Amino acid sequence: MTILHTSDWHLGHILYDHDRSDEQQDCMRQIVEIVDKRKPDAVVVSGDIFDRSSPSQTAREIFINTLIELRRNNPKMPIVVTAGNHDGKLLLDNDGRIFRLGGITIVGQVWRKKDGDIDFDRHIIAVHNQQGEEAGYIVAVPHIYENSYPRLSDNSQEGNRIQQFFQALLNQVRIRNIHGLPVVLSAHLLLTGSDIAGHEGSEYDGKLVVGSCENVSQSLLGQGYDYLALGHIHRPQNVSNSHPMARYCGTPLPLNFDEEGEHGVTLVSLPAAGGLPVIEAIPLHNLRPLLTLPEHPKTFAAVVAEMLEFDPMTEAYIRLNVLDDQPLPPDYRYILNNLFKEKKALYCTLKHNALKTVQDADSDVAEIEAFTPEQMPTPLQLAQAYYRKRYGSEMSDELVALFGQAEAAARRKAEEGANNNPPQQEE
Ligand SMILES: [Mn+2]
Repeated sequence: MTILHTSDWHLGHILYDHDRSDEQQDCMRQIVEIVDKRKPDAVVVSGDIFDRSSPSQTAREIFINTLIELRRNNPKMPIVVTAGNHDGKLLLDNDGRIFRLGGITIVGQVWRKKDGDIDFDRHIIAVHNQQGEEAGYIVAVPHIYENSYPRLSDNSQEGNRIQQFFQALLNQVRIRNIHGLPVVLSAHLLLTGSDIAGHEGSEYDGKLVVGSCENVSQSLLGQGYDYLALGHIHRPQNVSNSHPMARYCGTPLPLNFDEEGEHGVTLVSLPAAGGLPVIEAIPLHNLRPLLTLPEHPKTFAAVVAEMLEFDPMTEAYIRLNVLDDQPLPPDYRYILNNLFKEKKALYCTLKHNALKTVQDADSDVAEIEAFTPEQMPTPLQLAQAYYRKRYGSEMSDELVALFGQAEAAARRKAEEGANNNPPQQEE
């Protein structure tokens, strides 16, 4: 069985106020082309179809057109789409009711039968090869918050609900899969051991969290599958130490400047009798790459001078790599607007680089801690310490004078306020 594994389309994503519909459309066109050319037995989309739960009309149109194009050229190929944490689950389920008629499976949330039991059958999709023979199974699991995993029955209050859910689902596959054909499990979650470079991770309750998804250990996902088709992390990767093989195919289009490296889709070939999947990462061409320029940070003036030479016809999103040697000129926005006016490249943001090293930063902490309660720093002393830390030099006389004026004005205002608002009488 061969599948095309893709995820994290984030249709409708806007980058620093720049609409990306043309890039997203072009990206979908490339995916349709790859499917037409490589003829996989199925397409699996592992969540985050849209960037937000109520996507724009344009984003929905791109999604629906993509499904139609995929179906038009491959009338029998299963297409399996599951919701990610960004998707509106009800919206996907509603679209899915119509697409189901065309053999396209869209799973927004866990399906239940009329009697309330989980409808496992609808999460299991049999795949046939070009010759019409049964080739394997896809198990479609949408994103589910850790505390929202369904209880299987009244007896299952004990133990881990995630584990029980996945194993019950895979047990159903085992009952059907009498020939031991390969099984692909599609899920949208943060797997323990994944490389989250490009994402902002945080910690909650001692666990790593990325974009509201908590770390899940592969041991909780049960047994009975040969390839774990993951969505959520945007950097393509085989998750280290995973067994069976777990892979994030990554986003086709980077969503921020830190999502560096190649992006694309993954073609997965699974041997007939289980065993190690063969992976082929297929890169996609990006109409408008995300560039951080210059490669090494320079002063604002040097960056502007360098960007004047940037080819006006090159399409790109630009983040300027600036060395914070001094505050930006007050009219820096005006300077940047003019700089990009005649260029096809689009300005997005500045990347600030502090002059000081981490080692130096420690001495700043020592400097602030040296103040005792009896010797509280004046506002000016604090400002000077901050400035030294940020820019690695002393405030100029002009800045010190300006700071003095601002401080005096603030004090005047505070005093006026105190006079106008006599303290409330205590009851
Ligand atoms: Mn995502």
